[in-house]
Amino acid sequence: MKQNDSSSCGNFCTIEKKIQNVCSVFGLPGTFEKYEVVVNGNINSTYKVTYILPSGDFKNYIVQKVNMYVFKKPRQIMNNIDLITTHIKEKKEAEGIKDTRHYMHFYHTKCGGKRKNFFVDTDHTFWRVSRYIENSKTYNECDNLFVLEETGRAFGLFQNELADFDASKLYETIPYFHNTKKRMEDFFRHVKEDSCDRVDSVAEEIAYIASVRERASELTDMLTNGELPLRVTHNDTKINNVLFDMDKENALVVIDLDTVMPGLVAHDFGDAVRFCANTTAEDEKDVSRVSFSLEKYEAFARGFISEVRDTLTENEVKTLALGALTMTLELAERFLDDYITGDNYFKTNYPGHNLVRTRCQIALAKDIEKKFDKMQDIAERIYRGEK
Ligand code: GN1
Ligand code: MG
Repeated sequence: MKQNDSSSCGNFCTIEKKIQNVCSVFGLPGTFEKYEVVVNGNINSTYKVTYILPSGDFKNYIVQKVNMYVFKKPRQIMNNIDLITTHIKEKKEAEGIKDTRHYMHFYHTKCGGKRKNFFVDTDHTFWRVSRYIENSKTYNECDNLFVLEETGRAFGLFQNELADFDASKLYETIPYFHNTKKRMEDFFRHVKEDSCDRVDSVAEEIAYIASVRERASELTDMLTNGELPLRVTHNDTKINNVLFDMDKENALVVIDLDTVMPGLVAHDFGDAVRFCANTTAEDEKDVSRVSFSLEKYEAFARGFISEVRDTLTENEVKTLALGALTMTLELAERFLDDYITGDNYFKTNYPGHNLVRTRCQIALAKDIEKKFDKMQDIAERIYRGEK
């Protein structure tokens, strides 16, 4: 195998050959042993790759194929990731944290011209390689309140670590990502276009989105009016974007840094509870099982607010529950938008998967609306340090 940037493995290679080729460009020491698909996330394709070192020991890596339909400028993402991971690593080292599982590391290509933290294959596939965090696990659904509090702490800490990071250095990797107002405008344009002839079949869901359009735009309006501070946020705070210690249930590190951009604290808080306080998976088919658990919400909020209490403004605290509702409505709109435009954005496992996700998010949003005042009270009580 060639060991330089011009190494190639075109359309006709098996995925194993492609992965081996990528690993050789990154100069991973030893010999390739095996790869397995990691099922996590709706966007990128992720593989765990095992090498045998010259010493005979095994070493694992994460190899990822970046979804270029979603990320139009992946080089900008890798630039952001370089800056963010370096910033966090320096902080952890300054704090004397020795366990390298607490921060991410992306490898650089070994040969050829400028060393880069990505590789573009001859078929234009965009690849990257990062350290595999050993002895870790992820959760997709979780009833353990300690784990949920840890999740909150992990995302709160992540935001703290980037609080002194100059946001102007970051590219906006997906413009208007959580601008729900703009998303709604695009959605209703797509409804008019009806390019896949699916609009008639989802009239009820579209009517619901129309009925909540104003409510879903409130956070965007508050940001535009200067009522809320812009921070560096993660923007994709699903519980499965946190790695936990395999044995102790403690959160280790926040992963999936592709959407780290300037944003609102309510987006991070809201998207996290949208996902982890749902009593079902985000694509539950039986919507009668879907509800928003105040107990899970409170556990997450305790962890999150304990980390960001000193920086949160009172106005921001008041928007946390609204963040949960907004993000749930945004995802209902995004899944439905993908459904009516032909399922090009999110990975789907079966026809109609995006519609199932939409219905689940609508059911969740309706339950959040019922519990909204309680959610607001819980967040304010925790912020004030009351039991
Ligand atoms: C995507 O890749 P993943 O699964 O962590 C999406 C999020 C959605 C989420 C819904 C870049 O996240 O915004 O909330 O699916 N990421 C991107 O499950 O669009
Ligand atoms: Mg992810």
